[in-house]
Amino acid sequence: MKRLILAIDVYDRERALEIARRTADYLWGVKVNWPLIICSGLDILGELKRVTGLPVIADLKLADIPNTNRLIARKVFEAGADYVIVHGFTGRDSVSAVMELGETIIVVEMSHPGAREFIQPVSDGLIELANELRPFGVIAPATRPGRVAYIRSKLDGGINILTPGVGAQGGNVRSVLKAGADYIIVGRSIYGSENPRESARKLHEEIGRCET
Ligand code: OMP
Repeated sequence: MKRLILAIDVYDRERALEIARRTADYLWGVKVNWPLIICSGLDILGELKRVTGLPVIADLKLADIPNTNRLIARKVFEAGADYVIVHGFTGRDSVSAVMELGETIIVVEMSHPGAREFIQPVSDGLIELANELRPFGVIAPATRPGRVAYIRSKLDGGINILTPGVGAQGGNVRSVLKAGADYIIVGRSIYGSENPRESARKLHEEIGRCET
């Protein structure tokens, strides 16, 4: 099964499309964040879908009032996003506004050190929110496999765990899969490498070895 998601955090449209095209064989999906959207426009979502044939995640980490979340998410889904990432801390009305429009992924904990300050202490509530609203998945930190295991133990079955933080942020594939991750999100270790296709292939094969 394919579990690798490419975080294509480059500015340049052509470079993004080229890397996505070259790595697509080893990916489950492609994730787009603000750097690429700001420089290439929203149309990049549909273009990535066309060149890869894969699901596209718009990682906007929406964190606004319901009406603003809705106004943004509508345009992003229309542009071709299959999933939109939304922060949970703004509350169930803000998250629901996005979920009414399409498939959603809720951030329940982040991968960087600063996540310990404010997000980690409230992640129990965010997990409960996910159990209540049943999104496609939640974001959890590959940098802290212990926290992924904890989130897995509290999260209802059928809700996927997507984990960024492998490679450049120090996390590794084996420990995060063992902790219960369903998908691995990787950016710099693929797009920043000399041979993105080869890097994606190695990660895909490592994931496969961990499953057997
Ligand atoms: P690399 O660190 O380059 O592999 O990229 C990780 C990607 O995952 C980036 O697009 C981040 O914005 C994203 N991300 C995190 O790194 N940490 C999080 O807690 C959440 C995300 C995310 O929502 O994807």
